[in-house]
Amino acid sequence: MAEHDLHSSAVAVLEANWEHDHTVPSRRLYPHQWSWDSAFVAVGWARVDPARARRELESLLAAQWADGRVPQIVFNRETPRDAYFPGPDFWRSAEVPGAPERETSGILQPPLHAVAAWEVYRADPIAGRPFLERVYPALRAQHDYLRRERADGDLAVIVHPWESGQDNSPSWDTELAGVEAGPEALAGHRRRDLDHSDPADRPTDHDYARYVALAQRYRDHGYRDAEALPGHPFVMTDPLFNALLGWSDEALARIAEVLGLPAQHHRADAARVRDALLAQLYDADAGHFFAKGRSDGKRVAEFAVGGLVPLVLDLPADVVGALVRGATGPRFALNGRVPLPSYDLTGPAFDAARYWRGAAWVNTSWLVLRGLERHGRTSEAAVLRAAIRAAGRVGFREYYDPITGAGRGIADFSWSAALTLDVLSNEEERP
Ligand code: 9WN
Repeated sequence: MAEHDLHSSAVAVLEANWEHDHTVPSRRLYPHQWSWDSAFVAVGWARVDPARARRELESLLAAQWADGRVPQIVFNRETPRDAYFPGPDFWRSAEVPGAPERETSGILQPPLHAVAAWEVYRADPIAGRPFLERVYPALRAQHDYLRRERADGDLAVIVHPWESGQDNSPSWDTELAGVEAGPEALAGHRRRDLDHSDPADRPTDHDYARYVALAQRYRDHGYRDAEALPGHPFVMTDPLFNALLGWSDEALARIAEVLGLPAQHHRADAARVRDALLAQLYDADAGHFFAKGRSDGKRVAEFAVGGLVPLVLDLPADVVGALVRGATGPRFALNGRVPLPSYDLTGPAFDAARYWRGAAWVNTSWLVLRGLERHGRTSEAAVLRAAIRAAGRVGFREYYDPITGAGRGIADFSWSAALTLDVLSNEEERP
């Protein structure tokens, strides 16, 4: 496919997935609005239709809870209530004080939204300024919530694998082992994801039962973190989630400057996140950032792609060097044909098909790409851009086989299309 066709087919996927005020990740598998998908998708829309990009983020933020949390899923009213599991009848947000009028789930996803808002502003600064005025308070409240309710020192914890966006990553296995859930956790529910996907690509029923049990426990505490977290069996500090928090703090600083507001405190927040990531999650011997579980307080030495994502931050040169060596070495094998694998190609839990246990995703590759660009690693960045374009030529799939590059998961997947549009756009425009 020529570059021109790649561009027009990416736009066609976004157009087809546009649903009155947001973009669904996939019409079939994910027929609602997802939080970090909307951030990635807004970056793509910004390249072709900034008004839609603004709408995308504003519709998501309109479903923010009173405590500041931005929910993982905002449910479409017109979509049948059982089209996706767990749907609105599972989460029951309507019963929670402080939840918005639109029904949502009660957990989170990685906080990329301030970065996305900044990209959207830059695409059209005239209409973008009033947009920033509208979204800045919500974005601040999102970060305040994480620091107030989810604090692990200067970092923030997740209470569910779905909050990481990297659902069945091997990084969660040890902590998940402490979650007791038998097949009865799925009784009375139907896994709608298996209607649309090959079961070999998706998390196992065993993992799904634990996801459901964890979500149910958090829900049954009314989503009140102070009450739910103390005995919660899954509390983890994730490098990707926190890297995006720090990167978004930097974006908030830029946004505050445009609005003539104090910005320095956002820069200080970003520096604290960076320092805490280095102190707590970086393993200098491994040259990689690892997730940490609360149950034993130890880093989980699994090389997941999220451990490369702190590259988006202002890191010391030796750490950047180690991460780039990791990305180009045998574990992630950076090449111009296939996006980065989600997990160590040489790791014990590697599985080329299954979702976040090896499959190659465009979004995490794009995050690493932005990190490489930030640190002036132009040749490696060029290779990764080529890989993202190559994936697009296969079709905008949900993920790809990390070895052959074959498309896997659902077709016409929004963030794969959106981020390809960003990659195709003029790199020179960026600061
Ligand atoms: C649960 C929508 C989402 C992505 C996640 C991806 C997958 C959902 C699922 O799809 O998760 O949130 O049903 O598996 O893991 O990153 O946001 O595209």
